Amino acid sequence: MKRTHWYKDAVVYQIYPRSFCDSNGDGIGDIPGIISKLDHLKELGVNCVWLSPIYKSPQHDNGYDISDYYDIYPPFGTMDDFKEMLKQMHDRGIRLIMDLVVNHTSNEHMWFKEAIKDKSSPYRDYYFFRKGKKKKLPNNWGSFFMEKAWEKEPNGEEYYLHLFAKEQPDLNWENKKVREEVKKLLTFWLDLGVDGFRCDVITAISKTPGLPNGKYKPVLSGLEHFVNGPKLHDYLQELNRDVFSKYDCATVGETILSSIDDAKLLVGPDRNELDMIFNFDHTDTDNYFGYKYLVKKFSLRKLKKVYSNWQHALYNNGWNSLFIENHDQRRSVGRFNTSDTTYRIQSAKMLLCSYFFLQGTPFIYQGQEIGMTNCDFKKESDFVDVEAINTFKLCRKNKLFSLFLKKNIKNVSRDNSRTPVQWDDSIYAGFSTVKPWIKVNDNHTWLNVENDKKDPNGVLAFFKEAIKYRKGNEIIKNGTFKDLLPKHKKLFIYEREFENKKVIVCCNFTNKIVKHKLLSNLTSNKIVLSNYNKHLNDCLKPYEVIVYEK
Ligand code: ISL
Ligand code: CA
Repeated sequence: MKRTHWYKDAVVYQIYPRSFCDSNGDGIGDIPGIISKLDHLKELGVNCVWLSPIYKSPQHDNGYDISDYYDIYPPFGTMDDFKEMLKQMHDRGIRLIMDLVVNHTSNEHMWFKEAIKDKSSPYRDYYFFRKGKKKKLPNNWGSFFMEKAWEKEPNGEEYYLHLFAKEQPDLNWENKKVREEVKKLLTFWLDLGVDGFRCDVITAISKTPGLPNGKYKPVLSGLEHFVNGPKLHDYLQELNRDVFSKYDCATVGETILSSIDDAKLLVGPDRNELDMIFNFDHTDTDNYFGYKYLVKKFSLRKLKKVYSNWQHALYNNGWNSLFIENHDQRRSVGRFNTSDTTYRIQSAKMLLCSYFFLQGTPFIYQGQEIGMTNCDFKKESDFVDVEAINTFKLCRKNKLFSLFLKKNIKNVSRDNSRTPVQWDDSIYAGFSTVKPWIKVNDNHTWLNVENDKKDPNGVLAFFKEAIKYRKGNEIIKNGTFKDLLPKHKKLFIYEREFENKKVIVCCNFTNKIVKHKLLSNLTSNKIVLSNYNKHLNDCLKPYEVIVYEK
């Protein structure tokens, strides 16, 4: 199969189905709800959707705990609904990337149920079961959700490994049968016509044999043994050889803690592994140790350095993916020194341009196109995410953790990006006719798609323009990258160049007017996009962005 690398021309929109649109009034988003909003996506101009998991699941982690890879979570709809959605997407020229969650399954997956029912079951070796050591756990690894990574099996003596919630037992990829199962399910969905996969925590699938203790860390010991493990590249090459290479599909790996050198191995053109990866270096610029609850003051210089390093490193050596929000991150307006109040609209537009015109495939997260904000959660019971709940628990147990973490939960919790998409000003934001599974942001009365649509200077109109401008633009697809002011603390001005033509993106990351002589040299160029109608000569206004063509 000739692979066309269509993803290099894609603008991807991420749908988190639980929060997107509820068609049948049960408070939970669903597939018919998605179908009803496809024209919104078409008008926006995106040509690909990444759909977070819709498979059968007990929803301990909102679908990232799958109990049947071949069926749909009933509240989301049926297989027929899925096929209809796929058809309707394709009819509109929108491709579909599914979420592939195969580092772990749900504890309610048939494989896990068989494994705990019968120690001699072949499914036992689909997972990691180990004996404890002298009243201790099998090793000192921590889970990503603030717990230990081991849980005693129900009605048995051994522990099983779970790098996420205890309802998400890790799969043992050393077992060839597990890999065959993964290839089988990939083939199933590709044969149904899906266009690719976003591969959840794919860098964690290979563990150091023997599962040795890791270096002690207060929260996440053992990382060096379960991220970028020894067989990671073998496994990915196997998937590529046996499945991906046979379809004109695209893959994007969620690669927590991957360095640029790792990235070159994962997406290098001759490596035959993945097409793109999501790295988190940029979203980690405002925390300590890559741990998002340990919030740190944002540094624009650091963000620019990260972008610059990745842009240069993957130029002709692979392909970047570009994003600033997803279902695990808080909302971007109000983050990165921007404003979610007075300058919310300017901030949303400037933030888009700060990453959208880099080289790579850009992603937009649902609600970002109207500048949705973090939620006004008021009490602990407003939070529903397993990670937030575990963090509250940890804070209750440990005063020291509480001191550092508790104050950040409200702003940083993943629930912030999971509140219902605000379609209109009705009581449940046009998302549903009943009280949804998670709080609706009170600001939906004025911040919603319907309102934004009416405003020619709204966020939505700007996103449409930006997407239109990017489409087919060779400078943005193929051009080199240069940061024109790498040391500047307030301005991000980058240049893309291809065959003597340039696009220059000027962003002000502050709420003040910032003056710079470089700006006056640029004013003679054609403005293709900006979030203000009138400009100053040698200054950028608060959160102003101007995109020039030269
Ligand atoms: O959000 C995080 C913790 O604050 C990340 O560490 C996140 O858990 C990590 O990026 C892996 O995320 C993916 O796999 C998880 C799932 O909960 C996330 O929603 C998913 O994006 C387990 O499947
Ligand atoms: Ca529903």
